[in-house]
Amino acid sequence: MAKEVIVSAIQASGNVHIGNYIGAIQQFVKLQDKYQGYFFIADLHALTEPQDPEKLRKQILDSAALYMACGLDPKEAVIFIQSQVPEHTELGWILNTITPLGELERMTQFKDKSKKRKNILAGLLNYPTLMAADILLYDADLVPVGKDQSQHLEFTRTVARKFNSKFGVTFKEPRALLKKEGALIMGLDNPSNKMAKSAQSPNNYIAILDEPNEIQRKIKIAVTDSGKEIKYDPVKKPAISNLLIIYSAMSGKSIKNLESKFKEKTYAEFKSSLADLLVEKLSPIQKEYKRLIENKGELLKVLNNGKEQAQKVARTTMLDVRKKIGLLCE
Ligand code: ATP
Ligand code: LTN
Repeated sequence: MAKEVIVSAIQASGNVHIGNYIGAIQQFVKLQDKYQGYFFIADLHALTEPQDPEKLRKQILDSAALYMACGLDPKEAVIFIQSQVPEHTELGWILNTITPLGELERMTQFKDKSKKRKNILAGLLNYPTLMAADILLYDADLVPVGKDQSQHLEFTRTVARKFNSKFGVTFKEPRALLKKEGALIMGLDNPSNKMAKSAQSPNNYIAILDEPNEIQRKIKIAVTDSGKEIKYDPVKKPAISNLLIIYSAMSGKSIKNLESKFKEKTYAEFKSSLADLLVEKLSPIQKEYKRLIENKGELLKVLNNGKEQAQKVARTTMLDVRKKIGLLCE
């Protein structure tokens, strides 16, 4: 029997951080044997926020190298760059033409991000139609994402249903695969907002490529709660609970186990142990990243191969879509 398909991505919008790792990449790696995976770098989505071209180029390649350094295997999964498969943009446009404006204006990510800026760009509004295209092109069964993306997944299901009822069954309705605990890692400098690449301050996140002294420093200054107990209580102790979730995800130990391990310990001792753990777990990833980035030719070959594999599927889907909606296909 053919394997079920999973599709997912991270945006090339900055430094990949432990929220991306815990909420997304770690899951991709776990799932790559059992499923046919398509994992890409969403560089076109990154353009929905202003980007510096030179930096963007580096972010794209760094993110791809980090995918592999974290354990994604090009022999198991298709790894590629979104913009190199132009069918994504083409289907995105077509989905825009059947999407009511109100549905896009209601998206929480759009509302949150547009609150922060004066000039709201159309790309930010149309973000979900491109994301739906990313997923529907490959007939995905499952989409592993963090909690922050579940509304976009719901939108994808809606637009697939709408297309199917207008033009005949074409797309599968994908399901979100959410990680329960640690589905959303919060910022170290503000536990009421998610850890994000596009955060104002780098103290918000631990980047996978942060140096050991940087990791120690950021964990040391991470916000804590009043009181002194190391206890999981997201309402009364959001900051410590967030650090416990990070500790648990990176160590594989349960929160209960960690609460008893740190029962008599101070916040400072807990933080110092967490920083050591992060340095220990990130160091082999950093080493492998370095090797990959120094062998750029090898990396580009993998991405080119991934592009070809992805495009084979994407082209077939687009031919069907073009026929169904009445575009000339001869
Ligand atoms: P940006 O700041 O540009 O929005 P981001 O850091 O939020 O970027 P994305 O590229 O949007 O990261 O997300 C990639 C994947 O990582 C998605 O599956 C997303 O749900 C997940 N993710 C992002 N931030 C977190 C987080 N703080 N906790 C858990 N998962 C996260
Ligand atoms: N919007 C996603 C990134 C993304 C994605 C996708 C995830 C773009 N296209 C398709 C899953 C499937 C985010 O995490 N911000």
